[in-house]
Amino acid sequence: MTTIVVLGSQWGDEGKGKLVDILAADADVCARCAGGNNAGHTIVVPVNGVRTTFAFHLLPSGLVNPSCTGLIGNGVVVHVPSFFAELEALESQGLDCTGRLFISDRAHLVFDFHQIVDGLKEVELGGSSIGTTKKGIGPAYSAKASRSGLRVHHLFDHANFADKFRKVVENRFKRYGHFEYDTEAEILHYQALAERLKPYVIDSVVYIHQALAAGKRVLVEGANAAMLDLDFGTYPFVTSSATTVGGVCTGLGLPPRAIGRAIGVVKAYTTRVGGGPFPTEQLNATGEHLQRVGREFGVTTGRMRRCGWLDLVVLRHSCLINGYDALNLTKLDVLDGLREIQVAVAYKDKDGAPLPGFPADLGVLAAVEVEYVTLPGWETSIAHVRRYEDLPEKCRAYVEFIEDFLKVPVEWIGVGPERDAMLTKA
Ligand code: 2SA
Ligand code: GDP
Ligand code: MG
Repeated sequence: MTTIVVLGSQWGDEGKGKLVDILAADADVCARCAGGNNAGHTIVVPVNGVRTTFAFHLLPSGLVNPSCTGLIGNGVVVHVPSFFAELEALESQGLDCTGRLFISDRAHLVFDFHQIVDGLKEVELGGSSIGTTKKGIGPAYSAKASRSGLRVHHLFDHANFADKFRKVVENRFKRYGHFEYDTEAEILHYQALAERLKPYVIDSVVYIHQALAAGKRVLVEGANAAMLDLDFGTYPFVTSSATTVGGVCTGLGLPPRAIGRAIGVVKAYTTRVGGGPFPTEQLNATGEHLQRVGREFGVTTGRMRRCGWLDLVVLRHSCLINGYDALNLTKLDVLDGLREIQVAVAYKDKDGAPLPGFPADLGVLAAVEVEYVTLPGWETSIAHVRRYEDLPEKCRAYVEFIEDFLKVPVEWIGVGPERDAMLTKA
């Protein structure tokens, strides 16, 4: 089976974009199945010999490979002005996407009023706000679930679109008060945007199945990550889509048997951006060290990411849900300067009993005692290593500890942001 799926295994920003870019060298189609332009996927590659950084949000990262076609699936939510802004930014960096970028006619639309509402909802939550990216993701998926959403195909029946649009905005005014928003100007704007968008819009179910039938290789790029999944993450401190493997099927119209391999991207430590529980967070010099050395800033919002030790309880939960065939351990180089490295291996409840899994109840989670194993650091730079056997012994011991615990092989190891800073482990 030709479909490979790349998924975030923690709270996002594991380095999915980099692996997708590498695997796209052998892919014909790179598809996004969930999320929107809340995602931020960074790719660092040479363009005409110059080190170039591409930041992808809504568009699939596989587009850096010129023979790869990008597909935005039905499970994605699309803010059309941001789609064009991102496309223009990429094209200005020399990436020509002409004729190789498509959007599902079933994808739901995100409008500016969703983004306004996203901000208003956060204000309402006050001290318990989610820390969203304010890209309108939650309000757009809420509209989808409550069956009042507008989809890409609606753009091409303007009278009907305008009618539905007025109703949904009116409804938001009723709920949130009359915020500043020019409904009629927006309707006109979308009439023009519809014309621009038309060449990109397809029936993506037909497209992807024809591609598979023709033996094309499909690569699915997950967005966000398992612990931000609407069902399996730290609810309600999650995003509003299915970011785990089920979202690949529903977000692209693929049957489970079409999925050949699922690859989990695992950062060698843990980060989280936004609010919500984070059991191994280090609010100390270690956390600051990881943040600084790992350059942990949000790609979309520029927010500082919270940092902590690797959490194998989180990863076991993530492995169960996604059934990873292999892992890509990333940012191992960020641990270079540490004398000792801690890894969470179990959570105990308030009575000292080990928990069987990652708890659903945030009250239970808040009370857990995290059990750590301490491993020795390798205290030398691995940034230039390109063969597994050339990594320091203590570094290999760290990798193998993770593999033994999770019973999933680590196939790739990231030792720097650049495309070539990746080694494969047999
Ligand atoms: P939202 O905007 O409704 O999806 O936010 C809900 C939660 O999901 C988190 N979230 C993310 N976490 C990590 N990375 C994300 N993408 C950007 C990046 C983030 C940025 O790659 O750096 O730039 O801040 C992302 N998108 C959503 C979010 O923090 C909330 O906790
Ligand atoms: P994504 O959302 O999972 O695609 O990840 P992001 O792009 O949001 O964040 C990952 C960051 O780490 C980016 O700045 C990458 O360039 C960088 N990165 C990826 N892999 C590595 C690695 O192995 N080592 C280092 N030092 N940086 C990496
Ligand atoms: Mg990211």
